[in-house]
Amino acid sequence: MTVAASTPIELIQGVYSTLDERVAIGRHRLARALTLAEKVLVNHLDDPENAGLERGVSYVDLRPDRVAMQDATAQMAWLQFMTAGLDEVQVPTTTHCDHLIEARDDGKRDLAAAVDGNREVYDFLASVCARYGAGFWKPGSGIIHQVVLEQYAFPGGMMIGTDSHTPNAGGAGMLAVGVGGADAVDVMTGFPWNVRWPKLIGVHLTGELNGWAAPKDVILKVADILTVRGGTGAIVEYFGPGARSLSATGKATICNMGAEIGATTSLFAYDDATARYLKSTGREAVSDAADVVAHHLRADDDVEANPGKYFDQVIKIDLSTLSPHINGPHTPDLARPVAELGAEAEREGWPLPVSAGLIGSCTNSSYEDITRAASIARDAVAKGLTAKAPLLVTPGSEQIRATIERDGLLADFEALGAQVLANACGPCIGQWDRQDLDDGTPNSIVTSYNRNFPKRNDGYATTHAFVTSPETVIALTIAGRLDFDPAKDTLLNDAGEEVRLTVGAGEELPVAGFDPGEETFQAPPTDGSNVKVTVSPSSDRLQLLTPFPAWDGGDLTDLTVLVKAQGKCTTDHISMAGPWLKYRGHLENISGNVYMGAVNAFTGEVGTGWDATDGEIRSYPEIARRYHEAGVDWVAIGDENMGEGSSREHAAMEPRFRGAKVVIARSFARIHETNLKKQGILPLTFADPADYDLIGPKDRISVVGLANLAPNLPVTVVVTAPDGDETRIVGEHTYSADQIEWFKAGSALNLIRERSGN
Ligand code: MIC
Ligand code: SF4
Repeated sequence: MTVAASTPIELIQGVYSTLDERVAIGRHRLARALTLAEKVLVNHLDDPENAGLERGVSYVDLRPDRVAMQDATAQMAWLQFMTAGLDEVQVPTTTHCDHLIEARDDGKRDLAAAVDGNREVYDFLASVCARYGAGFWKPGSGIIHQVVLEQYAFPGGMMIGTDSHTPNAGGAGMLAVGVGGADAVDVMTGFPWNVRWPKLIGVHLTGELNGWAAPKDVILKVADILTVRGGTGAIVEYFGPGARSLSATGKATICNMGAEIGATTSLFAYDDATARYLKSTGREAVSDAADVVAHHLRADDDVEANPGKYFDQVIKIDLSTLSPHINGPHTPDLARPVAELGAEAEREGWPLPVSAGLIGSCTNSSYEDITRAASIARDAVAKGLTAKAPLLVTPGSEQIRATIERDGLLADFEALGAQVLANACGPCIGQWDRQDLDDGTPNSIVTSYNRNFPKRNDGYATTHAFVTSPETVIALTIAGRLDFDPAKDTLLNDAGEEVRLTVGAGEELPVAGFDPGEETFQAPPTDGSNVKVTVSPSSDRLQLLTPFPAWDGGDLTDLTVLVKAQGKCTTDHISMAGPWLKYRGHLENISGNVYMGAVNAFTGEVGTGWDATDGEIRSYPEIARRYHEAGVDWVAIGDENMGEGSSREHAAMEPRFRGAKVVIARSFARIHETNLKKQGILPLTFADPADYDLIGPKDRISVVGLANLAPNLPVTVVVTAPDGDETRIVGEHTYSADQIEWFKAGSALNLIRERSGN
């Protein structure tokens, strides 16, 4: 398999060639017209005639067209792939180096420092890609989702990516889903990808954005309506005249942040804007091919006419009246119009001064985003204004960086004193060596990113992060305050005059075309079998994996409660990023952060608990290590939406490695639940959410009757108090018959190994 810097037109034509027949099968089987998501799904079903299509119930096998992985998750995925004993990836796969570049000085210097500091990891990723026939995007190439949108995404395609914001490609009409590494390995080894047939949420957009409102505001509003759990198990499909008024990259912003509502993915139809984007990014052949099957690359007509018949839930948003929003702090669904933030911040005691503004991330770093923000910067400078807080800009890709440099846009930001960082995730994932403030100083930052969990950007618990559009970020950074409404407030310039910022004017696409910038793609050799992939046994960054033991066939008894997490327990709480990213290829070392951010439900303390081996209070990672060494099996208890956020399977592998057998929560985020299953941990939900309250710190937990583990059959959980008192509660699970095999084998990977004879 040759993996190029873009999706070959033959692959796309292959996907389009089956649309007529598959869409007909879908219409016949469902006995009605189809939404776009249904068409794409049916066209990628392993067995379209027989797959169960009951929403939120059936599990189906799908055949994605591509796999993309970013460096922080790819290491573990590749380490797993390597144990499967195959010679080549079975589906076009790419690896993107974007997460490990720390922001400190400027793009050039930070990139050089990253190349130096991460050499071992980059060499590993480059060689493993060459060895197994995958494409390698070098550090500096840009953020995975922006690169995928520019190079690989195509309308009606389907991909999975080891990053929760993979749905970004939905902006170009691709059904793109974020998964854990083990899911990616299934597909890379030639197995289908198994997922629940999703529910469908329709978002009907009418009107047109105006004033300070931006595409970002659509998803900030949707997050307000659906909350961080509202999209779980569902695909969000956007349609209507408002959808057709947005640019492809604006749509990508909306799809990207669908991860924040837990959606499986989000999707827009192929339309003129998609075609313009494809042409502008050098893919005229793709838009020509899409034009031929355009009727299959959008929902059937009746869907827009009668959405209630097709979707489990329909949300209506009139873009003409949508006001600019800003969400946060600490959770992406805490929304309000920008105009109302000041009063709320004052009430809540959030610091009103803005200490930094950050533009970029995979969510908002398109040419259009940058031109809009830059026009505001230009306007501010022309009016004698300076930014009251530091401004940091991360271009989304090398292509964007080179283009905005050529077009003088970087200079616009620099005139405002901005720091232009590397084409990478940087401060979005805690890779921010923040110099201007120390931890412990309460402060507020505004970002055009998607996540704002505590400590996410600078590692400081005292930073309040608000997410909003790039234009609002720049306006609030210039004003230096949260209580500034650019639509009506004025600012004092250096001559003491009151001036008002002009609404940003963006350009959808560069008139002079994109400048590809430096070559950053490395194609694999035709025959990679001689490429050496080395993992030094003494490395502290990389460690070969030892298979987890298979289930012994018995019940899971007498488990100690390592942690009972209260409230939000995102993957950032379970396996923190930032400084820990460097251990993403070393399971033992990264386990040093397990549950470090979890709030102990018994004490309210963060990251510490009771060690059953000697009754001492210790950090969770320390207790987990001691349990591992002592052979103590344990359980973790979670609240609602356990494992929200990232796709990182480390949040499942670390507990597994340290001896977790079961995680019982009030509810799970989709990817985390799958990751737990894949790694051989039993994820259960309390049939009665109030049972969460029954669990005490010194209780012992048993899960019994596992020999009869079967789909749709709850299990019995016995909670034994220290005085011997037993309470029996019901634990529900979502295993399909196939997935139970993962549990039995000890992990999904063990099963692949068994099947491939390795
Ligand atoms: C994120 O935005 O949280 C990340 C970092 O991109 C993660 C992936 C990771 O943890 O490596 C994600 O969203 O999946
Ligand atoms: Fe990178 Fe942030 Fe996007 Fe995650 S959300 S891929 S960390 S830019």
